Amino acid sequence: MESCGEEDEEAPEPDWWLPEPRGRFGSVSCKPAILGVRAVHGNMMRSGSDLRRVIVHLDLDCFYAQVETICNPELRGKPLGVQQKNLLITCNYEARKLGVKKTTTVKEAKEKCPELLLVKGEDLTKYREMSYKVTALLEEFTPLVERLALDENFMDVTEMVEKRLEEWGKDAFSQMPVSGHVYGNRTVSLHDLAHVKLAIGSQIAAEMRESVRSRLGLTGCAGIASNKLLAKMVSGTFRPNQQTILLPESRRDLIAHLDNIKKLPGIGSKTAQRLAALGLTTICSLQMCPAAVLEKELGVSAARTLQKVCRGEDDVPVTPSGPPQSLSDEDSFKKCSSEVEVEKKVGELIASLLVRLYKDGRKPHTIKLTLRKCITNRWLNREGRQCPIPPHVVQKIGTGDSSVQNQLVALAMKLFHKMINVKVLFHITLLSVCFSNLKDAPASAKQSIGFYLTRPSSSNCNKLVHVSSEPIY
Ligand code: DCP
Ligand code: MG
Ligand code: MG
Repeated sequence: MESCGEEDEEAPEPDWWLPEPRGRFGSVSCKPAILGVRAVHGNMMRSGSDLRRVIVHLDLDCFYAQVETICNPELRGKPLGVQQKNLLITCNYEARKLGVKKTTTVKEAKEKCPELLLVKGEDLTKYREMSYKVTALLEEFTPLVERLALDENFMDVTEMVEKRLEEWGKDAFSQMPVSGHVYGNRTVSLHDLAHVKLAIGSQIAAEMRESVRSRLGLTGCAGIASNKLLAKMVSGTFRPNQQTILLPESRRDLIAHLDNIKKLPGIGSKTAQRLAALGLTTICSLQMCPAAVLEKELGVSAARTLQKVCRGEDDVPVTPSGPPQSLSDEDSFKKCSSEVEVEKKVGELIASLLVRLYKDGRKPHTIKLTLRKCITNRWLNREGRQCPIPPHVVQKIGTGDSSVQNQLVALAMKLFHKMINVKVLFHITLLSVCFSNLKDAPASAKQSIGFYLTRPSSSNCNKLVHVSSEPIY
């Protein structure tokens, strides 16, 4: 087991880092045997409210590249990159060993590794489908699964852990080897309930990863910690195909070792600039910064959130994602400056979305068109307009009536004209169509034979087991 964090024994921890006083096990239902152990070992008082939960974050390895390899096994073992336009959005670990980095240009990647094989990754259909299969599989373990990205899910396994603790009773403490790594190579104490729970969580995470590997052929990395923030942050510590638990006493270490404050969730370029103006450029400086200074610069609410993040605190629950709220697709390009071209691109986006809507089974009641203008070589922010879809058009979606495509394109073009005056020269670099306000089709529509006949089956390498959805990025 490698060590990845410095031991933090030397420096006394600032007050805010001290665990809250704890006199209870939170809502853990403990058998008398376990309570007995607690009574003997005073340091088992750790498991207060913020350490009560056990959260697993799973991030699949080089996701698009793995999906491509499943579709075409000949690619296995060879350096492989997935490209969108001239950007390499990911590459497999064989390519990474040869120095290729994800999110570089294809040109740079080819220079680094001339033997790199490339596949196009603009069509997200098969990645989405696989993504939903993974989520569905994880939901077999617990209903508390939250999708964070196409290749990432959070699972709250607290109840599963507590159930195992109850079932195993006192034996849980002796049968609890950690599966995978411990961040900072720290020792897991079997006398600390928080440690034991994370150890059980690590076994559940290993079972989940094994299930995803054996049933779907995908490997991934897991992080196990007491909240979503920490589970996500720790999950990539050892990769690929490994997992790591974060003990409560390593929280500060984990955060302090981020090399850039922009890696803290919620800190984008603008916030980073404002913090830099205050001389706050490192995580440590941010951790030590008095609350009043941050509050003056960012406002009370943002400052408090940031301080919590710096301390590794996060009480946001894992919220099951359920079906997606909207379906969208977009295309970006160097230049589009004719109405005909816009109409063609919008038509392509709508056609692909209609296929997804057929598979989803629900009907959208709102359409939104978003675009990005480019003026004197500068990209402006995205701008969008939306409108309701008239009921007679909604009705036709999913029935196989081909006129619906043109009607939706006409609606989208109306929105386009609200944003662009086509009588003067224009230059746009992105178009996106989003269908939202999705509602179940009336039962009568579902019963019609046409409804089923027009729902296409998956054309990709694996049979669909779940509806497809939009990317969450
Ligand atoms: N992706 C994308 N555009 C980006 C970054 C990623 O389209 N700028 C896609 C391709 C990735 C997928 O999202 O396969 C998941 O992103 P990750 O950041 O998790 O990267 P990978 O899963 O590819 O690699 P890793 O093993 O580092 O997680
Ligand atoms: Mg990811
Ligand atoms: Mg990934």
